[in-house]
Amino acid sequence: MRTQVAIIGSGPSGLLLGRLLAGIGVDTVILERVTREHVLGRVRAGVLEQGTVDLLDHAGVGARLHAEGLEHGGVSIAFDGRLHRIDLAGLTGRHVTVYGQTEVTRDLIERREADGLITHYEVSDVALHAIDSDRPFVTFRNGGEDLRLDCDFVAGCDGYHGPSRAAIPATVLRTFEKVYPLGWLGVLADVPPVDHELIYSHHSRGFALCSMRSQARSRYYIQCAADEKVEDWPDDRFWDELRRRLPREVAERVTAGPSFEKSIALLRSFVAEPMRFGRLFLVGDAAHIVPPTGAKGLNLAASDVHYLFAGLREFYREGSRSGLDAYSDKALARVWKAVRFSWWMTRTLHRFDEEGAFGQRIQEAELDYLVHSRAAETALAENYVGLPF
Ligand code: FAS
Ligand code: PHB
Repeated sequence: MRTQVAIIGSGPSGLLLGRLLAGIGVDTVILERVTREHVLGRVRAGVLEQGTVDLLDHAGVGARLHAEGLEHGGVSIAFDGRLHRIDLAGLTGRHVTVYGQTEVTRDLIERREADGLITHYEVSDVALHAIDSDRPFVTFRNGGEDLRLDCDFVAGCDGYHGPSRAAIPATVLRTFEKVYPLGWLGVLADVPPVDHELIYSHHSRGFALCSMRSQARSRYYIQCAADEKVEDWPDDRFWDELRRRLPREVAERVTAGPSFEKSIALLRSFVAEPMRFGRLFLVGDAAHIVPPTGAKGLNLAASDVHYLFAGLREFYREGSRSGLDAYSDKALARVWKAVRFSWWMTRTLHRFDEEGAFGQRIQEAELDYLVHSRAAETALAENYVGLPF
């Protein structure tokens, strides 16, 4: 079989790229390791930058997002028993939209199916071949058959654990990594959110985040040790610990209820360079991972797709390779700024015992400066709403 762009992975990166390419008549086939239901069962990001929303609109999948998403013009930082609102809209003229990644993925999958485009689910043994030639191809197993997909390009949208990054020779690939000694224990519960906007809380007991999916569904996180187990956190213990990490005025407003999703995500910063080798382009988590503190993971996937789509459109319309040749440098320039911001939010808001009393004082000084300086608030705001593509 043959296609123009072989996409490995049916997450937000692969689906959004496939949808944008379909809009200009470029054919794609998506190869996905798990089932459609498994993809749609993932609970991950919740905050979309304006650039991501604009890209989803351009892809023609923004209707439900605008109907159900929640526009937020501010975000709050809690510390020392107080709440400080950062006026995102007032400082930057932009806002963010709260709309779960699960819903973004559903919108994209349903549009791909409506367009009659091919996704092979439950594939295995995906392998990339001849990616440093003009005739790359991908082999894989599906339905008990060994299959081959010839293509012009391969988009490695297969996340952190996929095969694409490993297809780049070790003599070419450089990786950068920082593993944080902590995780996020997250719950979803059908209870009203504690506030109309998000609250990031710095506390001596550890970090907490109050988020949401709608006016009736809350998403909460608390910092936990990297070796914690979900089964050690029954709902009552979670709600009690969450309240302890919030200012009293906020804790008193928390509505508890049975969680229907509970999971622990470990925090790391990771970047692979370059994001292109021959006819292979790495996109999203296949190339970079950020701690969720800055709400950047999904949004970086969107900006990668924006750059790669522009390069592929130029190639197929004008025969020019300049956009493709510039892809890695352009994407990485934005990736590293988001990695820095996510590292800064993580380092400033979480409890790091190994940093000792000095580290604690530095965090307190950072937060005190933040809420007394318009320049510091503006720096946080412009990174949070998303730097330009
Ligand atoms: P994805 O990982 O979403 O998708 C990759 C796809 O490739 C998957 O469907 C996978 O099954 C498939 N695949 C893998 N190997 C394959 C193979 N061999 N063959 C075929 N297919 C293969 N970001 C935030 O902004 N906020 C958050 O709160 C947040 N929480 C997160 C929690 C967790 C547990 C994780 C893992 C990530 C979280 N993220 C968060 C980041 C997340 O949202 C990613 O940035 C986003 O999913 C990136 O999308 P993709 O690049 O498409 O990668
Ligand atoms: C979420 O709602 O899942 C969420 C929001 C903001 C973050 C991370 C996760 O920084």
